[in-house]
Amino acid sequence: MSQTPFSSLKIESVHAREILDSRGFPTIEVDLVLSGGKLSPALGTALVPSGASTGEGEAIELRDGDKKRYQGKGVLKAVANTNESIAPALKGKSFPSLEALDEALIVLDGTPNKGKLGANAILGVSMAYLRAVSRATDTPTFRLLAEIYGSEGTTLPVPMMNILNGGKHADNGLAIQEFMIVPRGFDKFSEALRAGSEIFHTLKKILHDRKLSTGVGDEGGFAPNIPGTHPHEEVIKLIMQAIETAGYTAGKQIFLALDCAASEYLAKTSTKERTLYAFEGRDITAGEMNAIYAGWVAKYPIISIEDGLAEHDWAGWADLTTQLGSKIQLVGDDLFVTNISFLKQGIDKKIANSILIKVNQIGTVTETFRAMKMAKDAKYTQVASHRSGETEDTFIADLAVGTDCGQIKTGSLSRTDRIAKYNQLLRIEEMLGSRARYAGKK
Ligand code: 2PG
Ligand code: MG
Repeated sequence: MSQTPFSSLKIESVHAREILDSRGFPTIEVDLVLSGGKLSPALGTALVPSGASTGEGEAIELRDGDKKRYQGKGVLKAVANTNESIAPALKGKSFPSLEALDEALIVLDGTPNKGKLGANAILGVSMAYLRAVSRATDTPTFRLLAEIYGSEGTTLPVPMMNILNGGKHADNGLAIQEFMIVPRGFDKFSEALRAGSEIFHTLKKILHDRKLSTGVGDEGGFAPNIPGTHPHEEVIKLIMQAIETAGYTAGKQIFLALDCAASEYLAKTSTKERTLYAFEGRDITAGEMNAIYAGWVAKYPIISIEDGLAEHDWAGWADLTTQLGSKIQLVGDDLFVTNISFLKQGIDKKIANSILIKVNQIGTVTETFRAMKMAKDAKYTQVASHRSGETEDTFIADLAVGTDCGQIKTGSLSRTDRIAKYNQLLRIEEMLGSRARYAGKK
């Protein structure tokens, strides 16, 4: 039962504005002011992220489409929907819970995919409300989330750090989108983070010495063009070398994870009846793709593969889950889009064993919680995740701790849009003191 006196807090104002994200494209920021709390008035602000490799089932991110502004990517419609529809509907109102506020937003939109007001507008209000409640009641956001979700809120998540970028997040021809290191043999989150940073900088030196580019992609990981006929395995080898050179033991302290985002490398020859993947110069079947993954898993300490196959290739996914599901984590991102109806089908069909959690895929904090709860009940693991287009907002750090979900994916060890989340986790670790528990403890 919630301790927070939501009902006594009154919404004074809601205001949205157009700002820029980490790629320099517009996104929405929402300010929400509450009165009646310990601190009054209390301002909560939230900034909304945006993906590049998006799943088809995601809630609608409303963009203006006016080619004269920001190449059509402006969000003035979503801003106007917030200021002219949502704000007047909420002003002067109190809600007994976050769920009640989110339900009011869902009803106001009235579409199944938040296509009228825009999931970007709705999510901005949902998160800003939560932040304002946190301020008004002088409760840290992760604690408030823990109270609402019904969790302890003391688990620092294992970070999955994307130190080499490909796919839609880079321009280097790699099909696979994310090559991540996963520090799982450490006592504390801060020590795990330090290992990640040291490996990242060691990798930079290795790339430099090999005359490969050390420029970074959208998520702050390196994005070099890798020569050779099997560039993906070459990347894995480079990362293995960086781990060892930095003084860590791969397979004991540091593990590997991939986000293939395979919907993005479907072959042109792919048909509805026969899904084919364009991989390393050949068009191959899901079976062949799975054999490549299985080969890597046997050879390298890969413990997690996300979106190894395309979102519509459920037959391929079933085969992948049969082959590797008992050995490693298989994460559904585009496959499940943080949506309980897709997740339910996956659970029923025994597809994947983990879900990526992205608040903007579904559009409210309450619906995000529903997906997390369903996953937990089905013993699917969960990974709280950023988007490739991010901001300085650190909400997902609080979400990961508040729900004790155990894992976070928030990019590389460079660029403030990624580091902001790691820094927030450091603050939370300090705040929790001896109560903090690292999910990747050795
Ligand atoms: C993903 C994400 C985040 P995007 O595919 O998991 O890494 O990318 O936000 O572009 O969908
Ligand atoms: Mg993904």
